[in-house]
Amino acid sequence: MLQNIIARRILVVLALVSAPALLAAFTLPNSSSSEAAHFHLTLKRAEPAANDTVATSPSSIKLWFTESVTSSTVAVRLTDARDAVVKLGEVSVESAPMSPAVVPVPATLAAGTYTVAWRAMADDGHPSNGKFSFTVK
Ligand SMILES: [Cu+2]
Repeated sequence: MLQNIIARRILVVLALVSAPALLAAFTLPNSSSSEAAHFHLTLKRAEPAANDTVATSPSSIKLWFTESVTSSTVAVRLTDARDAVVKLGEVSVESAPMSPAVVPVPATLAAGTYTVAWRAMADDGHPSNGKFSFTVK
């Protein structure tokens, strides 16, 4: 009985919503991700920030994500303008919720543009990745 009422309501809703709007509602989330159900972990902010120009070589790279991460679920790669990999220290994350992933940069970076590529795994096990650049003046 209840199911019948729900089914009838769904039919009414379907009839009210125009076909193009319905199509958009179902296809838009899928266009950017294979899953439409939820937003995945992503980078919230960083130090140095994306597209930032810093006056001195940073001693570390800090990454704040939209979910809590641990040192074992984050990987960071730094490359210079010629795509050469710059050696980094071990990723560390303090235990407080939403703490940033901190990656030491042992070398003094020469002037130039660098790219930070990150990979992180969300609590639900789904991997995310991204990259951004910053410049050392
Ligand atoms: Cu997920």
